[in-house]
Amino acid sequence: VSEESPDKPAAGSPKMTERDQRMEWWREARFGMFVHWGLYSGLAGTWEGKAVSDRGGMEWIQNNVGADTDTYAEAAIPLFKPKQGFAEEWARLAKQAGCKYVVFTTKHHDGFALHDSHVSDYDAGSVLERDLVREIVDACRAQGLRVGFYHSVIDWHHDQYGYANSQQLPHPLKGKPYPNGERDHSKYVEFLHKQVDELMNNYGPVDIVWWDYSAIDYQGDEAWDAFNLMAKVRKRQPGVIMNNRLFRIPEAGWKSMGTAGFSTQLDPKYGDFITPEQHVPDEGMPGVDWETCMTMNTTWGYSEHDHAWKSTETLVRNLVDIVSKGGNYLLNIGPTGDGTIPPESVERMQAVGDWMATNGQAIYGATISGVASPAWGRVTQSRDGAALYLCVFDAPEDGRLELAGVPTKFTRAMLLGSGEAIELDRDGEEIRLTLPVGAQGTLVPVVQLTFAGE
Ligand code: FHN
Repeated sequence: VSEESPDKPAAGSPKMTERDQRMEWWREARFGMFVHWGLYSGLAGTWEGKAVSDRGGMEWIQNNVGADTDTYAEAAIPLFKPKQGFAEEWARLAKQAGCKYVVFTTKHHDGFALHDSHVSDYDAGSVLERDLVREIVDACRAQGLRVGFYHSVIDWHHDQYGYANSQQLPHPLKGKPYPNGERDHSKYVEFLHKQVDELMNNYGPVDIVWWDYSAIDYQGDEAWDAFNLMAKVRKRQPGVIMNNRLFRIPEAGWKSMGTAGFSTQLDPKYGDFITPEQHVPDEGMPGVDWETCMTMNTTWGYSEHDHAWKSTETLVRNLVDIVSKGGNYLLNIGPTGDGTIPPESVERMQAVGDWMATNGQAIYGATISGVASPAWGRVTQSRDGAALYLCVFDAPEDGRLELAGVPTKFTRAMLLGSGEAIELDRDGEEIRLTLPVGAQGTLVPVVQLTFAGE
């Protein structure tokens, strides 16, 4: 139905075929679980007995309270006590929710690495005598999930890291190289490459490297030797896919996280997909692969003070909305310091999983339909074009739905789940149908449209 699909290589781009191949599973997957977990998780948004905030990213707590690494580490390390089997709990939940992949923080901005690193003593190997990356990778693989490594290129711990941030220097030096020249940032870049090399060499196939993040004044080749870094990763992991957050272009606003300027085309040299943060682009981004990452409350890393949970209905609607615009949804959990997933997140992930068990066809491998969104919901389409999925957010009381622009070949309608056939009333490309009574008022019911005889 739609002429414009991210599955189609852009004309004249020889590399697109390779990218299409490596993106294949991801385009089918559509739903992933994001995990923010590290030293900050044990602090839980509390510093010296006081709530830092009840909103926003508590993985930034070190920065927010202005603590240097020693002070932060002294407070946080005793509270970071991963229980045995935490990773299995994560992987089981991801599977139950219907996620096909898990992306987790191998290192966040505080610089603490979750693997057993030989180039640092600020890592789980040195501090806990555990390799948490291995535990997580093994657990995900055991559930048949694809695995992605979120890796922060920002590092508040490394003594040669050269870019000032709000923790060390006030605006207007924020984001600029340290002015005193005492730091040799090239040493940090060497360290960054070595740690990434460890991660690429020691954990079998890595499906995603999810870089985070560059700003306009520290980015790309200058800040991270980015093209070399990506080339090394690809050499070790030929099938890996990477986001484009090692780069920023001035036209791309902050909110869009690098999306605005890349919205019509993403050159594979910058990465394979774009990652809008905490929002769904209004019109999607036809022609590129994109993934909205989002928190379930307002923080990525665990906070005991943040109770602003999104409803399951909002989460399911977001997933549907995103897929109807051709994107993926990477939904975050922030486990506590011992790796326990907050019960509010468990409950929501399981409820999304229940919905997916009935309606997954409308999500997996589905994409933009070319049928304009009706006021009552969203429409997705199977990639082979053989089915349309009418996902109902708000049905009128009588359950009557109208939809314009539906190609006349679609003549059969059925409710997913019950399999109940639904009568279609058609006037050219306009259809009318009544949602079965049993489906009215349920969480996003889905009507499948197919061709006669199929
Ligand atoms: O600063 C981080 C933030 O803590 C979180 O990890 C998000 C996830 O996309 N990325 C950065 C902000 O864009």
